[in-house]
Amino acid sequence: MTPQTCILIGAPVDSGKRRDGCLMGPDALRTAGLARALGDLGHRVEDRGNLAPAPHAPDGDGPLHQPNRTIGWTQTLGTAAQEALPNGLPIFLGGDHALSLGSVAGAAEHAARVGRPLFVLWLDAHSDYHTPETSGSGNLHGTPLGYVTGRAGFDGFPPVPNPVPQENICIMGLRSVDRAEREALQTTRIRLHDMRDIDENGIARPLTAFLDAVARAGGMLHVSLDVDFLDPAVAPAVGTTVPGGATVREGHLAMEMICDSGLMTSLDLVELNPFLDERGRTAQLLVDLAASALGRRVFDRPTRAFD
Ligand code: 6HN
Ligand code: MN
Ligand code: MN
Ligand code: MN
Repeated sequence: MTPQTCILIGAPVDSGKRRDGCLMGPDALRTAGLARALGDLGHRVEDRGNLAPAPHAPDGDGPLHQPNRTIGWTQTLGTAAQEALPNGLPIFLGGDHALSLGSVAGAAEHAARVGRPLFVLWLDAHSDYHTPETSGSGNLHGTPLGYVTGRAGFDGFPPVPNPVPQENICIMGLRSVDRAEREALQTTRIRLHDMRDIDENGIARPLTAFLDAVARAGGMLHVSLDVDFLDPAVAPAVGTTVPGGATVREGHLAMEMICDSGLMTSLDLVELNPFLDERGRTAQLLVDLAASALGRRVFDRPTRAFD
């Protein structure tokens, strides 16, 4: 693939849920060799270090976990996305999935500025479509798709002047959807692919359909990869494991197809909790998946059967 400028943005967000540890994610991804892997593929890699949340009011003990800190992170990351996108391909090193309130909202602002539609591919066991009002857990990492699509209920959060249209979003890997999310999602135009769908059709067919839609629209593509998209047997370092997830090869195939499409303009690597990892294997898998999304191949040409 043509060399890119990959801009690594450390986002040690840990405010999106109660179990701590994702704040170590960016450094675990660095330790697993992310910059080297991308550099070896011919890309220029700029590491912007770890960011911090914008100044925010202290958080109390309400039903929502750390809303003010999450608001601070949303401001910081929205700005960071808008600053990085004109200069390269930002890769947000999470941090929990609450970071995507900022990364996706910022990407949407940038896309509107350059006059292109933004599309979002959400690889996750969960649909993350709650609002602060519907969330049963009070954990805001369950809300980024609700926020960026412009759902009501995000009082105090930065406004979303350019919500991502529902039909521009595709969620793959679903196997844990709360009742309130399910009821809200059924009436949306979001493309929903649960694991049963992937079992029956493979990941290539629905992904091709989505990537074709992005290409037809001349869209930008933000990919948000939650560790729990993958099966916990191969990716244990996440607080919200759900059995029956994507295999290593399904993950790589998705990334390889994204690479071949040439459409990806920003990427989140989220929910890695190194405290729960086994000898760094989940961090290493995420690095390898990012490398596949950015051009790593066994061969540079299609391998053929016998002529
Ligand atoms: N994630 N739906 C659950 C909740 O607490 O709202 C789980 C959210 C998981 C969040 O996947 O990033
Ligand atoms: Mn926390
Ligand atoms: Mn998620
Ligand atoms: Mn998840």
